Amino acid sequence: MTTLTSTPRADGFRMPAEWEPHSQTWMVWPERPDNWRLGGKPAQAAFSAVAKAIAAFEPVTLCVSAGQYENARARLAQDNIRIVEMTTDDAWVRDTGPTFVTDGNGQVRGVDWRFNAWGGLDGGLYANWVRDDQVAGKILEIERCAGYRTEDFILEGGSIHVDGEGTLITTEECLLNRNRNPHLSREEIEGMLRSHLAVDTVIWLPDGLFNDETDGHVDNFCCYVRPGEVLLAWTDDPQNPNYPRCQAAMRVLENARDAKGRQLIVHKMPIPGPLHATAEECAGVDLVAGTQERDPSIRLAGSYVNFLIVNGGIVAPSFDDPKDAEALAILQRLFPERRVVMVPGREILLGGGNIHCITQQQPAPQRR
Ligand code: KQY
Repeated sequence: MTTLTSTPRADGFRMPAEWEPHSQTWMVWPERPDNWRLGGKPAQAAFSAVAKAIAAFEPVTLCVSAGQYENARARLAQDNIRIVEMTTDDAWVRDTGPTFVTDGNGQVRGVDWRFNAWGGLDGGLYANWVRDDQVAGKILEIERCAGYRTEDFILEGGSIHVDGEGTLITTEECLLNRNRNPHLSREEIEGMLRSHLAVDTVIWLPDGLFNDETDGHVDNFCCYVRPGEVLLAWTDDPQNPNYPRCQAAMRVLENARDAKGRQLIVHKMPIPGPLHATAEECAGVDLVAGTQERDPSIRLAGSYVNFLIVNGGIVAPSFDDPKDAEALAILQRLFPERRVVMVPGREILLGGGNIHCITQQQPAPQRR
């Protein structure tokens, strides 16, 4: 990868919104037995269903270890899905992949954020993340895209959402966590987001969803649906541990002005569940010191907000939950010009995230 020493903004690049046209979506094959139960077999089936759903709308590239190459190739034997061999630590390409940026002259580049497995040795989710920290650079090299490496700044793609018009939403719980960039102030962190994504306004929600093991990634809690309109995971039940989080986020969003001076329209998305892993599901995960504890008593951070926007469609998780139908109807109402497809998300949730977390869109080159 050609590593540039300037910044995307200085070079005329910005992060496009997810609804802008894509050239493809990236995924990584799950197999880590201390994160995915039964050696990753149920998760591989779930990821395959997601890859096929996306491939109905746009090309998919799936990165897979040498040991799983043949299996993945055979399970995803279709034209629109490219399989490339890659060594990784796990399968969360939203966080380990590059954040792509575009200019108006047909160029696509990537930001290669430093990655520390969601907190390093201070609450992170595994003890060795060297391979995952290399994923963004490998993807950019495959695509012959130049990159900007932020050696002194840790960020995961799931911790930000942008509207493509100068505004970014994130959470204090994650970006101000002492296990990410304790050497930087809030203003300095905003400075990195401004210079690398070309945003002007940062909206800080206090927290993400309860028990989100990423320290509250915004992509599991609140997302843009179009400029000036966001979708927030929501509960009206004061007994739900998410209640104070939703209330606090709503207060911030209602009082915010975006980079264009707009007041936001906030749509509500019900939270499924309560969802818990079964004892059998937990027993299927290898026990390794330093990785995330799995226990049926732990409430899972399931969310319908964790969906991916693709060319002409939405690929969203379902949970075999009574609220699935309402979630589908809300998404179809908010995206009338796209076809909303739901794919079972429980196996991905058991690993700690969902469809947005396991995908990374690559924007199409843009000419203005
Ligand atoms: O949700 C994500 N963006 C990543 C979750 C990592 C979970 C590892 N157990």
